[in-house]
Order: sequence, then C-alpha cells, then structure tokens
Amino acid sequence: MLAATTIPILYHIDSMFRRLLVLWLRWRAIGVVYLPASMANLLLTEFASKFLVAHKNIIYKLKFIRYHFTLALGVVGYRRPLPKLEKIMDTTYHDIWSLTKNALLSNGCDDRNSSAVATTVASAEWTGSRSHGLFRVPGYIKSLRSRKVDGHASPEVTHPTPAIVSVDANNGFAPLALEEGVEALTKVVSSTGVAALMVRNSYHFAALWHETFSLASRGYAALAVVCSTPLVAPFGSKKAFFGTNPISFAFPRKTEQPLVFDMATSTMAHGDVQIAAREGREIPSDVGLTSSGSSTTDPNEVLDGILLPFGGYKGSLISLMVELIAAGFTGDNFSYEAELGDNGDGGPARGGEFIVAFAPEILAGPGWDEHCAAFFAEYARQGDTYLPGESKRRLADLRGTVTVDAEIYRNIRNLTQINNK
Ligand code: NDP
Ligand code: PYC
Repeated sequence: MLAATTIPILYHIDSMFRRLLVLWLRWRAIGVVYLPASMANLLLTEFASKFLVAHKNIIYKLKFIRYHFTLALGVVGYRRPLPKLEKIMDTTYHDIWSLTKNALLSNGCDDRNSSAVATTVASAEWTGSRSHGLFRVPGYIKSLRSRKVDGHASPEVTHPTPAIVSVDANNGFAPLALEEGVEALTKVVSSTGVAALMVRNSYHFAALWHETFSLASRGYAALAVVCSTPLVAPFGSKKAFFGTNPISFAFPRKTEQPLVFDMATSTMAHGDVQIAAREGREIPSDVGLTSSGSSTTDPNEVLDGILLPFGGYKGSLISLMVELIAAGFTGDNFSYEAELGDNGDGGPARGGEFIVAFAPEILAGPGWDEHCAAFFAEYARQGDTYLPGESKRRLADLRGTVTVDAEIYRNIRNLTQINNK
C-alpha cells in the first residue's frame, strides 16, 4: 500500500529533477556528459520498459539509480566553463535572409511567402530599421503556429477599374501580396499617371518603405499607409485607439538615390519602445503615458500604458487620416477592429494597406527631374538638412556585415531547430 502511493510521487519528483538536469547539462556541460548520460538513460529505459513492466518497484529503483548516475556524470562535466553568450554579433545580409526564411519554412510557411517576408526582414535589418527586422520574426512565427496566418496563401490580383489594383492577400503575410501588387501597380501607373493599390486580408508587421522605395526605384513617386492595433491615444484622450499608423513617401530621382521617408505617426514606433525595454534604456518623456496617465521615461510603463501621437493635435489628425485611408478605402480593419478580431498571439493583426503611385513623367512632363533636382539642391543649402533615404544606399551593395542582436538571432535559430526535429 505504502509502495503503491509513494512510488508514483517519487517517480514524478524523479522525472522533474531529470528534466531540470538535462536542461542544466545542455548549458553547463554540453558535449562532455550530455551524450553518455542520454545514452545511459535510453538503454535503461528501454531495458526497464521491455523486460520489467510487471515490477513497478524494480523500475523505480532502476530509475533512481539512473538519476544518480546521470547526476554524477553532470557533476564531473560541470568543470567545463559556460560558453560566453554574446549580446551582439556581426552577420551578413544573406545570413539574415536565410535565417528568416528557414525559420518560416520550418513553421509551416511555403517557399514564396517565406522568401517575401525574408526579403523585407533582411532589408530592414541591413539598413538599420531594427524594429522591423529580425525582431519581428518570432511574431511572424507565432502567427503561423496559432494558425491565424496562412503561410501558404496565394494573393489574388484584380483590377476593379483601369487605375486601381486590388490584392486579396487571402489571410497571408503582407509582403507577398505587396510584391505582386507593386508589380501590377507599376504597369498601371505607367499609363494612367496616378494609380492606387489596395491590399486586403493581409497581416502586416513590416516597415512600409520597402514598397514605396521599390516604386521610386522604378521612376514612380508613392505614398503608402497602414494601420495596426490600438496603441496610440488620440489628442484629448488617454485611451489607446489609433494604431501607430505609419506613412511612407518616396520620390524618384533620375541620377540619385530616391528620397524615401517612413515614419510612425506616434512619437515613437511601438517596436522601438519594445526594443528600448529589452535593452533597459530610457525613452523621452513625451513618447507616452503610464496606464494611470502620468508622464514617464520607462518604456515598460509606456508598453503597459499608451503612446502619444507626434505633434499634438496635428499628428493626431494625420493618424486619423491614415485610419480612414488604410481601412476606410480598403474596407479592411480599422485599428480598433483589428484588435477585436485578433487572437492575441503576439503576431501581426489583420488589416489593409493603401498605396497611391504617381508617374512624374506623365504628370509634370519632361524636365520634372531637373526641376526637382534644383529644389533638392536648395533644400541642402538651408543648413544641416538631411534628405531621408540615405540609409537605403546599403541595399545597392549586399556585401559586408551588419551588427545584430545575438539573443534575437539565437532565439530565431532555436525556433527553427525545434520544428525541424
Ligand atoms: P524613424 O523616426 O526612425 O524615422 C522616420 C523617418 O525620418 C525616416 O525615414 C528617417 O530617414 C527620417 N529622418 C530621421 N532623421 C531625420 C532628419 N534629421 N531629417 C529628415 N528626416 C529624418 O521612424 P519610426 O520609428 O517612426 O518608424 C520606424 C518604422 O516602423 C517605419 O519603417 C515604419 O514603417 C514602421 N512601422 C510599421 C508599422 C506597421 O504597422 N507595419 C507601424 C508603425 C511603424 P532615414 O530612414 O534615412 O533615417
Ligand atoms: O512598431 O509600431 C510598430 C508596429 C506596429 C505594428 C507593426 N509595427
């Protein structure tokens, strides 16, 4: 009787300790004791289960011996020092691309979708947009694992009118839908002069400059907007209602790098607040408020509270405009609707993106480039001005390395390996 009640309890304690031990061995003495210990475990378990099923107490004794045997091996192996885990590391564009692609592939995403997301992630990381580079990959994976996003989605492109391209992303990630939509938009705008692209039923977790820059590199100006989930309080409120609602604008230049800017309409992108919290850095006191509405420089308190729109009521109105264009025109979610329909898995929320493209050659006629080049030259003479888009020059040469967060890198590699087993 005593044996019948104590053996299962002892067995559970034993099994819990063994799990902890294996974790400890992996990190502390990897390679030295883990392999022999696991082999001993395996042999004893096989032996016990095949030949001694009828004698529970003997099995328990064997498990007990095995546990102490493994523990002893662990103690011997502990002499090996812990490998130092670096916080940052240098890596290449292609490595970032492959890491992302493999992580997505091994979590249920198909080749085309994985490649499209990997390209936006690698381009962002390569050009310094850290908040929308590797940092976002675990979120993409969460939304595949929760089955919110269809990793095999195939976007459908239609033309409701000659100047409008509509893409139904069919519950997939935005990058593939945008790749196909931008391709179609380029063809349309080259004859209409002005054209719009609407993407619906997509999951957007990326920087917007990718699509506007791509259009400007082909000679077309472009304006893109997207909304997200409630993170920002409209001017006059202390409750999150708007998304961080970014706007990107790009303008082509025949002999120079296109101008491109891409900015959240909140004082700071949510991703940058999250990164500041990870790295233990303070943020400016005008970025957001605590959950009780007080000013703070602690990013964690802003993550629990609210972000503020940039530029007071004017920025708040621009954010309102983004909601109306990105959701009102596409018929997809406003930020508040996106939250209501989301499963809270930490990945992107469903929504639409709206892009308007312009062909300056058709609108202003020949000479538009010289005219605008003179404007840019005057702009440069105004003082310490900066023409945004310089950072994108790096995309022209993918050789060399970039410094990334090593912990995020390792985390993505683990998310890949776990599913590859
Ligand atoms: P930043 O504040 O870092 O930069 C905003 C823009 O300002 C950039 O284009 C930058 O150019 C330009 N810039 C910076 N300094 C100057 C200056 N001194 N003079 C002129 N221009 C300047 O961006 P955010 O943090 O607001 O946004 C980061 C990213 O987050 C964006 O890519 C955005 O798309 C993304 N995002 C995505 C969301 C989504 O739902 N998918 C939601 C919110 C944000 P440069 O690039 O050359 O430095
Ligand atoms: O950084 O604000 C942000 C953001 C929201 C959704 C995707 N990025």
